[in-house]
Amino acid sequence: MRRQPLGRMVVWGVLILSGALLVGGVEAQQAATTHTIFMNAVEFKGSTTTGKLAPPSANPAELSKGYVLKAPGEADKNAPDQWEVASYTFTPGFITVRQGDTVALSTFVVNGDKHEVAVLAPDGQIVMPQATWTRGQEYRVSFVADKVGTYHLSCATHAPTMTASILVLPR
Ligand SMILES: [Cu+2]
Repeated sequence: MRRQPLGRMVVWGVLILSGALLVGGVEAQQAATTHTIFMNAVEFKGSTTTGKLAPPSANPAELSKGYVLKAPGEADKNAPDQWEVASYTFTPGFITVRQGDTVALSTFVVNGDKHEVAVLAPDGQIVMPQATWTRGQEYRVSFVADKVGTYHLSCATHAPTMTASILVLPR
């Protein structure tokens, strides 16, 4: 008999606490914000010699225009056994935001004389039409990520691997 009121108090206590946590959780949902992200257009390079490792049997450039192979003899005339590979990329190459957030990208071109860059929404809609980005300059693109899915900032010259993906999660 005496334990029943206590039991009810516990039940009510749990319900009230749960409600408070739920309300708190809803209030904790962040308002749309602006993400300022500094990126670089870079070229990773690797080199070795035929004495250490045989060059790849297939040309990496057949996998992506962003991959480069300088075969033995092409890399360095004075070192005919040397061969090199390179890969153009954006770094960071993956960004996550919430729907409604503003993505403000500042990209500095370090490697590659020029890149043909465009930004597309998840549905393929053009966010930024293709433009030529040249070495030594910084380019700014700002847009509201209003669609859930993945936006792509990509270079047509070095496709498909020279791409930065911006994943937009539902708010
Ligand atoms: Cu490029």
